[in-house]
Amino acid sequence: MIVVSEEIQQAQRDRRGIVALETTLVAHGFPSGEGVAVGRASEQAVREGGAVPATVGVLDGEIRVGLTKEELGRFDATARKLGPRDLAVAVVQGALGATTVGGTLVVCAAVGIRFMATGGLGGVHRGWPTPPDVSADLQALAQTQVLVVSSGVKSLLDVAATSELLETLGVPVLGWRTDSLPLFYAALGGPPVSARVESAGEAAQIAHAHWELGRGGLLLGRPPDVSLDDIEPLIEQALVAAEAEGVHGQAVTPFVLTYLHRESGGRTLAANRDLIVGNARLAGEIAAG
Ligand code: PSU
Ligand code: MN
Repeated sequence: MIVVSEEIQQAQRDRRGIVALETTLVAHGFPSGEGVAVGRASEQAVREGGAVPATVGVLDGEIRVGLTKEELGRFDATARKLGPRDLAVAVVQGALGATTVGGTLVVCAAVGIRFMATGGLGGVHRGWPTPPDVSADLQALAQTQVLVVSSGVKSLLDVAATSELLETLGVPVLGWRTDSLPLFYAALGGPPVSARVESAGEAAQIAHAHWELGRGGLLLGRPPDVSLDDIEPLIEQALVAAEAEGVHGQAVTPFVLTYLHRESGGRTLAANRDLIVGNARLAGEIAAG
């Protein structure tokens, strides 16, 4: 059911660093066509960091680890969004499925990949609505021995609540040369991290020590290189629009990202692309050791 590409199998035999990449941001995080370019650029950045990229998705009834250019090109907005609960269903039903961070982590555990990169982790949605909406990314991270590099938690969420929940789940929240958890588009203003790290080697050492203790995942927050500090009012508008249009559940994150990309005149889109690629490069450096 899980098909690992030749290149990744060889990398595993050679004990090379491997970085998993998700496909939800490819399919649902960017306008059609642009997501694939971001996915390709992320793969290239992992290689520049010295590791091998393993992009994960569900195609033709198989969970695929490592995609060709043509295969990656199939991940468009028609793909299902696959969290941990959705993988088995998509396989059996032969659906085209893009994996979230949580879905990708499940696959990492199955094939022994220890590093992953994304833009921003999912988390606790704002306002603790009824019913509450808490991304399955969090539990998957707590349970899986993977270091995830992201620009913190997507700031359309309740970042402070997410940070508290990560503490409850026992997930180390490391800051890449920063003392606070990056706010996705913005570098500063987030809650404190549980520890600051200064080098790729230090991050890798902490991850291995954490795993030796039998624990699960770690989050490494890398601030965006260019910080957008005026996006909060737009985020509030986007969330009001989502509510007004009855957007719920898995559709909220893609809706809000699309709204921001449009209303910011493409500024959040450029920022999102750049931070994803930067995170992939750093994950590559850490995985390469
Ligand atoms: N990071 C991005 N863009 C994205 C995501 C992450 O820069 O679209 C995706 C990831 O796949 C993450 C998902 O798992 O958003 C979270 O969705 P939800 O809040 O519905 O769990
Ligand atoms: Mn959700």
